[in-house]
Amino acid sequence: MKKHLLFLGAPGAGKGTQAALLSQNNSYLHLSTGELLRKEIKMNTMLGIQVKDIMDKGQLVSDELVLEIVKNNLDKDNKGWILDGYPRNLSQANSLNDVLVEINQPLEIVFYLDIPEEVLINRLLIRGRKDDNEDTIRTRLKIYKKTTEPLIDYFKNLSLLEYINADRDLNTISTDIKQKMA
Ligand code: B4P
Repeated sequence: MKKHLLFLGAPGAGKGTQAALLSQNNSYLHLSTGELLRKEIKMNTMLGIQVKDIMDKGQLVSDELVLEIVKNNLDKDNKGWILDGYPRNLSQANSLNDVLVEINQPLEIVFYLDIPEEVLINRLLIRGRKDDNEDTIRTRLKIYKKTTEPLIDYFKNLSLLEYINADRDLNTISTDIKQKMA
């Protein structure tokens, strides 16, 4: 059973949803950079104040800040971990690689949640989080295509990528993921 996993996909593809389901079942650490940043905003910390406007606009927080969060939260003695929303560009992928080499916990599998754009826009509009309005969603998708999508080939070249059709119901997707990580 694989225990060092990563979820890749557009905003609204279901990364957070599937990562949460999997971490409940396996007691793996679920490390969502988006969730951790939202917590900082809620607690009104220095970091939260720094990132609030950036996130509200749907832009990416700086690589340095996110790397710090990832390093602080990757539990080095855990049973396993699931990265959700990190890395989001090639520079973050390289930094992650350095951290994983250092802790000797190589990534074992990357699930790419594949989904048509119209479906995810609808999902996000229904969810209605602060950054889920039409303008911000367009910005997030544009950034995703330009900076995050190249990671699909990056992980494919490392033979780590598994395609998941994410335009299905939650449980079907979850079963598919569990079979692929066995
Ligand atoms: P995230 O929190 O990662 O948000 P997201 O990409 O929009 O995806 P999320 O995980 O929330 O949604 P999901 O697909 O699970 O990032 C938010 C912001 O944080 C970024 O814009 C950026 O500013 C910042 N940030 C985070 N990481 C960063 C990084 N590494 N570098 C720089 N900045 C960073 O689900 C969406 C909705 O679909 C949910 O309502 C869910 O219920 C629904 N859904 C899921 N699966 C479904 C299914 N199968 N069927 C029907 N509905 C489904």
